[in-house]
Amino acid sequence: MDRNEALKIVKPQLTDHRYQHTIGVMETAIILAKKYGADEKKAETAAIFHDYAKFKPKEEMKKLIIDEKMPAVLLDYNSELWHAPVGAFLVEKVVGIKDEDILDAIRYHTSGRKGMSLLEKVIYLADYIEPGRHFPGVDEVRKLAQEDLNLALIKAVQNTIIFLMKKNQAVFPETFEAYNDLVISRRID
Ligand code: DGI
Ligand code: FE
Ligand code: FE
Repeated sequence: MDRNEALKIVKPQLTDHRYQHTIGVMETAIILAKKYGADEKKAETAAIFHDYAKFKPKEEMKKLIIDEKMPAVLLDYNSELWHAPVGAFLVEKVVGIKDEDILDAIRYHTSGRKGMSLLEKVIYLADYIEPGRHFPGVDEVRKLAQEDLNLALIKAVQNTIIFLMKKNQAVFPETFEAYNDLVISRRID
């Protein structure tokens, strides 16, 4: 889909702040895709739509998770996680994007998962390090992202897990699985 057409579709779904975040994710995702050999056009489209469902009412997301048979375990965890799978569903259903690579990148952009594709990694990381993000540790991950995609991703997922645990929040199992898988895949011993 044409970039401007995609942006025009997503804009009314978002606040101005979240739209600016989306532009940041798009620009960062294209840079990362170029650098690490992912499909730049898919990275652009996935980034534009990654937070499509961010402002859907909780009850609407809950209903879709149940009715559309998404993993029910999501309902036991922080509702912040829901906009990712619900977004993937709506981007297919309402926007009409059928590309499974793009839809998976949207679906797993918050939790991550075991065996993430290159495109999923690019979107997860772009979401974490886009220029509008300001939180402890983000500069370290930005630096790592210039050298090693997987190392940067490990740090980003690790920071997220630590952040959640410090607040006594539950951590979604797929986030742990993403972390373990990335660490185990790098191990050379
Ligand atoms: O939608 P964004 O704010 O751009 O970023 P995101 O989709 O990565 O959402 C991050 C939020 O999700 C953040 O506030 C932490 C929250 N969250 C809650 N439980 C989990 C979780 N994130 C992960 N990765 N794993 C969880 O178990
Ligand atoms: Fe998100
Ligand atoms: Fe985001």
